[in-house]
Amino acid sequence: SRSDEQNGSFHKSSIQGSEAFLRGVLESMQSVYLNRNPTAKAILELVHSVENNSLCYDHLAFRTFGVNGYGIDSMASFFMDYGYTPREELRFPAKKLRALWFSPPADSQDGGGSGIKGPLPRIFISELIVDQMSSQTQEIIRKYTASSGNGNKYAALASSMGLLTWENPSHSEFQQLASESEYAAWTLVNGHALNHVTISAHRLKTELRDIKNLNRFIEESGFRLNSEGGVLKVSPDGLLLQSSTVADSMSFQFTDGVTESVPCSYIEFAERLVLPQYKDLPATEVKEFHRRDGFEVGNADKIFESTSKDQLSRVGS
Ligand code: OOG
Ligand code: NI
Repeated sequence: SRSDEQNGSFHKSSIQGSEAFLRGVLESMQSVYLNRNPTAKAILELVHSVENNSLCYDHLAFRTFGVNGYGIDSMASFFMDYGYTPREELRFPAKKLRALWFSPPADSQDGGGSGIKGPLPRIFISELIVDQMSSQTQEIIRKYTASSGNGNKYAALASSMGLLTWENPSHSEFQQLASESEYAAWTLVNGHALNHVTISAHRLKTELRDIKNLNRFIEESGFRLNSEGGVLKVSPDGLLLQSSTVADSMSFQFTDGVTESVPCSYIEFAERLVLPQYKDLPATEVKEFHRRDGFEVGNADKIFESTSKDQLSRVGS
């Protein structure tokens, strides 16, 4: 019927409209990230210049406090409303963290451009298991999340604006969290800010598509890579290879008059190898779905250290 046709075409254009909005929000999150993180910005410019202005993102990552509705769901709800699908959970008992990753909408456009304007990235969201922290740390986290009103409903908005939904903490509260969980301290001062973007190495066009070459290129250009457990993190199946820079720092005004530098964000690189069952496909026919998907606890555990004091205070390379 005529009204079905109208509904059909309305539906189609609303999908395009919502994807445009999703990409616009991601662009804003990225612009906050680029303004705060000179290393990430410089590396993206460098890789863009070598790669003729074309690169893809493998994933974007966020951190949250898993308490009273402020955990993974607070950020995930936005992505799920815009077509993302929850996939596997990863657990990090020693760090008292869990994470969930999301795949992009299957019917999304390839974007036709570079970075956020390319294929939509996976999303990786983690949360601190606040219940397992000391009572002092829990009290601080509960105080700031509660002070944000309904801030958990606006995680994506806060991320794209570069705002915290809670007030700035005091330096002593930051220190209390840092002594127990550097992740917790990071999240208190960075909130929902993009934690990192990840360049998809295998989708690069030059020899940098081999992550070992990319790592060497980044180091020779004067940037430091996270050395935790070795620069290259390799999954047990040998098919997911990851590396990351050491996070940049920014000056932060604590409410007790102290202004100090705190870790902010980093940039990651990921190479996904072709799955064994597709090993005979000609290179030109290999698509992203023929490659190793998902994440790996052993790799992620070391990538989390990109914002740690140990890595930030390392001297030389
Ligand atoms: C996330 C660390 C893990 C990955 O790709 O496995 C990760 C974080 O630092 O918040 O990014
Ligand atoms: Ni990552």
